[in-house]
Order: sequence, then C-alpha cells, then structure tokens
Amino acid sequence: MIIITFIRLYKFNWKKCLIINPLNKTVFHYMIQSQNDLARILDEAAHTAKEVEQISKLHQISIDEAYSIQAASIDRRLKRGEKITGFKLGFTSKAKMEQMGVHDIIWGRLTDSMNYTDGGILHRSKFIHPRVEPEIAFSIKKRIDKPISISKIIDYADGVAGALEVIDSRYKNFKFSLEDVIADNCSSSGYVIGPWMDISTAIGNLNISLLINDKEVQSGNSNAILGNPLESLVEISRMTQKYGFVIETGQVVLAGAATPAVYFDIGDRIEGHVEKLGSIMIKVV
Ligand code: OOG
Ligand code: MG
Repeated sequence: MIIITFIRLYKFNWKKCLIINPLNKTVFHYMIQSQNDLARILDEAAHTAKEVEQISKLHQISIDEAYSIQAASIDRRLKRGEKITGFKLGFTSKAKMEQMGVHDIIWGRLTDSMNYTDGGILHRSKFIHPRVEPEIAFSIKKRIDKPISISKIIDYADGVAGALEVIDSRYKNFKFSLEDVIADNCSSSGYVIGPWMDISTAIGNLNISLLINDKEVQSGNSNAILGNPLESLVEISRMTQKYGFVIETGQVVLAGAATPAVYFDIGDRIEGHVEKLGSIMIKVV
C-alpha cells in the first residue's frame, strides 16, 4: 500500500520497480510507464485482444493526460496504416452513465479498421469481451474546426443514420475510471452504419432498439442522447477547439448510445432499429 502510494506520487518519472504483493508474497517486476508506454500497452491490448489492468490502479493521470495517451495509441494505429474515419461520443445518455458508473461526456476516434459493413460479419476472436449498442451517426460535409451551434449543423453535416457500435474495453472485467476509458479510446472497437438519410430528417423522440437473435434486449429513445442527438455534434465541435483536432469532410460522428450496451457472442445475429432511420444488422462468427 505504502509502495503504491509512493509510486502514485511520482507518476511517470519511474524506471523499474519491484512490487511485493503482501497477499501471496509474489514479486512483480513492474515497469513504471510513460504516456507512450501506456499508449503502447493499450494499443497492444486492442490489437491482440488481451485485457490489461486499469491504468488508475497504479497511476494517477489527469483527463488531459488520458487524452494524450489516447492520441499516442491512435498514432500507433495510423503508423500501421489505419485511417481516421471519424469520432464518437460516450456517456451522452443517463442510461450509459449509470451502466458504467461514469458521469462525464467523453470522445474517442474511429478508424477504418473498426468499420464493418451493414449486413456483414464480425469475428468474435478480434475482441476481448465485446458489447454492442444502437447509435445514431452523422456524416460531415464541411470540415469542423471550431464550435458550432445547433442551428449551423445543417451547414456542416449532410446525413444521419442508424448505427451499431461495438465497444470492447481493454480493461479487465470491463471496469474503468473516467481517465482509464478516455486513455483506452473510449472502448471503441467497431461500428456499423445503416442507410444514410438526409440531415433534415427530424430525429427527436425516435424509438431505438437492439435485438439479438430476434429478441429485443434494449430499447430507448433518441431524446435520451443529450435531450436531442444533434447536441452531440455541438459537443464534439466544442471539443475540437479544446483538444486541437478537426473533423474532416466525409468523416462520421457517433452520437453515443441511448441504452446500456449488451454482451454478445459467436453465432449471434445483432440488429439495431432506429425509428425513421431503419435497421442495421451484423452477424457474429
Ligand atoms: C465507453 C464508451 C461509451 C457510449 O455510447 O456511451 C459509449 C464504454 O461504455 O465502454 O460508447
Ligand atoms: Mg457508444
């Protein structure tokens, strides 16, 4: 305990430590990690589908440091040839906040390797303990590099669609603190977009449901997302300034789920329904 407290005080300035576990007297060689080390650990966990300990068990990191770790882990994906395809918001509904015990809006990056085709298949072996949630997606027609108001969305987005998001926390037991989940790119691991509709489609008060093997396992309402899912675009545009990134033309934004996420497994047929926007389907093999 004393050793752990001591380590926490020194955060990233550590070389190599020995930690003796008083319960079973085992000795761990524990490399105290820099932000780059933590980014590598999370990236490898995602890449190899192997869970890791929560960062917050040994390091106290700030929200800003967590976003830097996220950026560094995404850089590793980009170096392997992946491309940014958009952004996602998390914890934009009470249902999600309550499910995960985390109470602040977060954002993460999406890449082309996370994109699955509507009606296509998803390999369970690529994930650790995946969950799925129905979402609403937006397509961006004009670069967003500053905060925009709700009345300006029509100038920046041209499409809206139902979507499914696959989240797969890299942390053991899908447990994390706010900083942990931000560093882990908000558990992003897959997304499927349904047919695009015009951005002028009214998306308030729509029924949203998730079916696994034809059985409804979750249902919610689009207004659960920040009172109006369009607010998610306002939020992500505010973050662009705060964290210094831009949303490019052609990229997508996931608004965040209106319902808790559900575990799935091999053989499952997953279907999302968003009233007016239609259905999205994926099969797990
Ligand atoms: C974090 C991601 C949250 C959402 O839609 O709220 C999220 C998680 O629950 O693992 O994607
Ligand atoms: Mg989500």
